[in-house]
Amino acid sequence: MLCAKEYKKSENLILDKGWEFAQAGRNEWLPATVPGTVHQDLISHHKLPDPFYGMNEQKVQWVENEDWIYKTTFNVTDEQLSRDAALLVFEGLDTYADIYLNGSLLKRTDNMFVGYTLPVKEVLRKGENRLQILFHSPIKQTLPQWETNGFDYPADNDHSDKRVSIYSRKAPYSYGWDWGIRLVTSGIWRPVTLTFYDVARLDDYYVRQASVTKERAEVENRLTVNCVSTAPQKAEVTVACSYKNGEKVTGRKEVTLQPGTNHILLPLEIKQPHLWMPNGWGEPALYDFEAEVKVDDKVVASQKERIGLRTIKVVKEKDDQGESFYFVVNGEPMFAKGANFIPDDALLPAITEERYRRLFKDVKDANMNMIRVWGGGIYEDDAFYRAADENGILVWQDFLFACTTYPSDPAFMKRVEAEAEYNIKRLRNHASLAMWCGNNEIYEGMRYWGWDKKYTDPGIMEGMKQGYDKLFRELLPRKVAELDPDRFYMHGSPYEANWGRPESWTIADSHNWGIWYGQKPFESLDTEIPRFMSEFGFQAFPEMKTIATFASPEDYALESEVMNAHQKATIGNFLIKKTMGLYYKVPEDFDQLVYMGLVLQGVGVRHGLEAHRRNRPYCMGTLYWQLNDSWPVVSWSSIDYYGNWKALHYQAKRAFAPVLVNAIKEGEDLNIYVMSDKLEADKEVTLGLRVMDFNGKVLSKKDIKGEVPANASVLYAKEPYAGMTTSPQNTFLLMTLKNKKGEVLSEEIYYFNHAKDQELPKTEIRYKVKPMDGKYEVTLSAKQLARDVFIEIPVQGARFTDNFFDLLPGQTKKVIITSEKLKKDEKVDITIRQLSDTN
Ligand code: NHV
Repeated sequence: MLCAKEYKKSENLILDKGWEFAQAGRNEWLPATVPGTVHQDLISHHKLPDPFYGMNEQKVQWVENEDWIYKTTFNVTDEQLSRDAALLVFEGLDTYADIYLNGSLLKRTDNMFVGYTLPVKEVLRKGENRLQILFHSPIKQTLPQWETNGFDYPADNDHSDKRVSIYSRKAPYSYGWDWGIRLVTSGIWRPVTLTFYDVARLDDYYVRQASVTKERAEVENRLTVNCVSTAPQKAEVTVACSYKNGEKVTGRKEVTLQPGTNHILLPLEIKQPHLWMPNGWGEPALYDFEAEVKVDDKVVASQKERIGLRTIKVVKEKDDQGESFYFVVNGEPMFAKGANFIPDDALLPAITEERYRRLFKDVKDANMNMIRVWGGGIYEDDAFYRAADENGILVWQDFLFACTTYPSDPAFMKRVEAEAEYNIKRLRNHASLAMWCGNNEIYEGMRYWGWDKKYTDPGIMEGMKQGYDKLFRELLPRKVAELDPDRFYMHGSPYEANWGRPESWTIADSHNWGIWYGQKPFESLDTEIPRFMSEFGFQAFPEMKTIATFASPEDYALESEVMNAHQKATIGNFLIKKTMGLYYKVPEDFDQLVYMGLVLQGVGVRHGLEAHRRNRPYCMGTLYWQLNDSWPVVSWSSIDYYGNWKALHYQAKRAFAPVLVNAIKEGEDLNIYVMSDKLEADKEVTLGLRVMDFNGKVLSKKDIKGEVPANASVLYAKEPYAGMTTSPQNTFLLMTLKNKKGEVLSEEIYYFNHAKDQELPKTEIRYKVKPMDGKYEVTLSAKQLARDVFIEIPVQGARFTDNFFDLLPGQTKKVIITSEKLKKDEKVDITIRQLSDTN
């Protein structure tokens, strides 16, 4: 007799237990952590030293040349086996993995960037099941390609003489970078799940925003339902969209599911939608969407998505100065403020959702509205894009190709196609995802990095150019058009402007490396203005407490072996000292040099951020290189590996303030600009100008009334430079912009001289500390001017409401330091430095 089957919801088992690993060929099994990497497992069993410490990087390189095996067992019940289908889902395998289940070879993988969904009902057994994964060495796997290719790819960041990185679809930075340790990992780097279900599952739920205005949003719910029944099956599909205040709209459809893949479209209309707004413009409103598939009134499959309704456009239009490049969000032009993001760890599974959340708080707190996921890293975890959605941060997403040409043979193209399909589908629902970009600097490299001279055989260069077109002008744009048609795609960054060629700066985004590789002063940024700055930067050491995590006091010298192992940019130290000499007296002491270097990076990069903002609307965005670090290292980052803000992060926060007063000498005048990213104007404002000496005596003052227009940069006042001060070495200009209620909109200092030409007082900074559990309150004051005040505490990752600031003569300032590690009764030492301590 046929009895009606009782359908149930799907059941998901996360396979993170009971794992063991061993080097292939050695039967020495040890417990393993999944998700994880071989390196992490070896470290936790003390089989590898901490790779970040000293010169240990060299000692851990052998791991990349070995094969590794991971295995576990899990139990399956009769009931589970009686379900209609079972899937084994790998969200990420790094990289060449042979997957065996109960002796059956399920799959051989070859791409770290894709997830694999494998049907396993026929292979599962009642009781114990054995899952085993063999990871082939990513080096040995690709060496035959390197040996037979006939030429070496220009992958200069690959820190090996056999540069095989380009043959694998694997995070480029893990082979080394000019801020990166080389850790060529293997492992189950993202979760593994076993899923049992009946009748059907949702393969994909795409919420396409067909049209969004203030009045109405038209949303297409596109479901891909895979039906495992052998006969057509009646089902009911529902979608619901609700907002936190209780507003809700729903849609419903009766369907007949055919065996195999079914595409179902359910439109929804949301009236007067709460729009998702970027940071600084309001709330990044998110709706809860849910799709359900019901059979016989039982939910067999469902999926939730958090959706921000908004429009994002990239406007590239000819204008009288060239061609624009800017983002328009919900109809308003947005000046993009942000930084470039690299993977937050050399060992990716160490990055927790907590860490992403913290980073996004840092991004938001610095008044940023965009970050670029740079092409040398990874397509980040879902948690990353969720945090971007929740914080109103637009994401510029590169595909994962950087700084070298790549193969384009059929096997390689097939892998890239699979990867594009997987990640576009995974990420396209995110409100924050603003655009796709084919790669980082490959086009630039082909045109300007001398590869045509390196590859004298003309066929090689020609083949690389054709390969470029196949990958970045054909395959990837075709995939974006097919799967994510509403999003902007460009083939590479930069795609036209080149920092050595001023005539090219009138269109497109630019990576301007003039203040670094070009060895130019920071002032060059005032005039080298692109339409959109997508990279520029300057290095600094991390602060001493971070250096102390990888070096001992005997290594505390600029050119010590250990410090050099943590400085991957060959001429980095030379460039830091050279530029420092333009503005500061270069100190001899190592720790003073570290402090001064932090200050230098902060003011230098800030100089550019302000220049870019001043020049809007010609220039409509600035993303500095780089936000974060993947290990403790000397780099261009504004936040170090342990989450400590370098001076640059505070300076970025100031430069990116919603309203900013900024002065610059242009010709014979001091021009005072006011920039606002607010969507409303500030009417009836007053700009107070005070010339003061370092003791706080006001030498002259003036108030200028005016208004600050919305979302613009204006020249607010022009003051003859001559006569502002007779002693530039010990005076400054304080600029205070207040609204009509008397609230300060912006307060900034302009110095007439560089620090090296100032007579900075060695003023005493008095301070009081109020220790509490989880936070310390520090109140500081000084009788005279104290520049670049740095409060140091030996607690990694502690947060400061402000740091690296100038303390005005007579000013009292309260700084709150927060960290779970701070305790009321266990006082930690506080050290306070100022610029005049260094000479
Ligand atoms: O060197 C710092 C960063 C890199 O880490 C990263 O790859 O995309 N950087 C420098 C440049 N691009 C990037 C540009 N480099 C040059 C271009 C032309 C001549 C010399 C160097 C990032």
